Amino acid sequence: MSEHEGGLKLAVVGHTNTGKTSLLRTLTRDVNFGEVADAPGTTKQVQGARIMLEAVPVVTLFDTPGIEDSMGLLDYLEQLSRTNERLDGPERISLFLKGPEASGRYEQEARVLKKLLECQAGLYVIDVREPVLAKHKDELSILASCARPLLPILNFIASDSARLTQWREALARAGLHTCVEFDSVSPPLEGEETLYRTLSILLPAQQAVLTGLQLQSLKQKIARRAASMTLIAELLIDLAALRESSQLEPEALAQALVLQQGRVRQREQACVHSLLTLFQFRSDDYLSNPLPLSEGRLSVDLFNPEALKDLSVQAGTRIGAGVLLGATADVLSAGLSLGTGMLIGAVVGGAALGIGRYGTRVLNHLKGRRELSVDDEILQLVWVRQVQLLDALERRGHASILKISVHEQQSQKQRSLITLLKPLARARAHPEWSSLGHNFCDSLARQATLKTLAQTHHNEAIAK
Ligand SMILES: Nc1nc2c(ncn2[C@@H]2O[C@H](COP(=O)(O)OP(=O)(O)OP(=O)(O)O)[C@@H](O)[C@H]2O)c(=O)[nH]1
Ligand SMILES: [Mg+2]
Repeated sequence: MSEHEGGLKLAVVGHTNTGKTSLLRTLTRDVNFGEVADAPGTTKQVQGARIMLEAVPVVTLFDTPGIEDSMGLLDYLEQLSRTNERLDGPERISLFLKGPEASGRYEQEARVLKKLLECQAGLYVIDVREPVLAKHKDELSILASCARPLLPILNFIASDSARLTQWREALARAGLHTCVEFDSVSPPLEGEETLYRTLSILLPAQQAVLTGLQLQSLKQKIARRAASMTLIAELLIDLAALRESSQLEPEALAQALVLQQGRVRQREQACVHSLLTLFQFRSDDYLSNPLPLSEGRLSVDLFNPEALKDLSVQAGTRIGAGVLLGATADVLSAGLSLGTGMLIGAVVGGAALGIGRYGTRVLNHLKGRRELSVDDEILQLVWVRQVQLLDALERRGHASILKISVHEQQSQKQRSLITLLKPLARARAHPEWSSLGHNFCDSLARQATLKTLAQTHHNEAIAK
């Protein structure tokens, strides 16, 4: 990237290993930016990254190497001042940059100071788990000599050993009264907006751009959530509507179950992948447990009440909804054998009316076939897993190098029971709504249910 581009230039500076490169990764949502490691001296060269506002690059952030020997450098700068009297801070730094030590003993530090002087402001990244030591105070004094506005970023605030008060006091003593609390691995939910808002106080001339970035960050967050909810709703409809026919023989049934389980797992993984992509994380960032599908978890679902209700509506006048619903109640309470008997009349009537897919389904059953569908518990489990993954993604910084892992919680499972079942029951009655099936049809009714479901999830997630 050219160093002479327009727009706001910010140098990301600080002691070594405080999370400067990590902050850049998180702010640019780029997991591949620079090199991150839990060791000092990881970044050796200055490297820039652009931040776009509606596709226009408006800010360039410059990652810099960590300051390592601030105490030695401050002594050296003071020595320079003694031999060159009446130098102000930036003049003293410029003199140092022209001197031999800038490419010798303090080469690393010189890169940082040169970049800060070229920028309009600096983000001073602090590891707040560290006690405030003399080296930090000297570092602050050197950075202050550059006479650029500095915004301290109190990084690692999610850590138990954060020393926020101590750092705030030390910064105030150095004349830095405004700072931002952050964590590049688990950023606060509104961390980015707060950062831009606070920066606009330090840089009033850049207020329009910084307010624009603040709003953009908020809008993108809302848009990501809505898109995620639609992805999850699509997954659930695909699974709820999935209906496959199998022969009754135990071997054929077992084989069909295994096949269906595989497709359910694959479909869930596809949703996980889409969510990770939407949030700009890598596929291998997620440590998923395969869905605990096992024998018996995928149930025969021919007599789902909603499907039967639909059948009664379609069969309508000839059979009589009341009669059929009565039969349904019997089927559900007494089991398949009784149900089969009770349904024969309905099927005959329905077949005479040409009731389409339901007639075929019921006839299939009578001909000795079974229809397999994904049971409610699995659907709830899938929902809990996806919503928890979404939560984790919203709270994850792009600097995180740990895998995301999600564990289902019973309380959420129970809550989801109430809100999920109604729209999904509707999907169960429409095998053509599943993109996993053979006759996929994205009808208006499917889209309406998808919208309801995505909205239900949205409200559910907000209520959490
Ligand atoms: N928990 C947590 N870890 C962080 C945070 N920021 C950085 N890290 C970790 O701290 C270590 C150092 O991060 P870097 O981003 O490489 O730090 P740096 O300041 O660029 O380091 P140098 O380039 O060596 O000066 C890495 O292991 C990061 O994963 C944070 O806010 N929270
Ligand atoms: Mg670095």
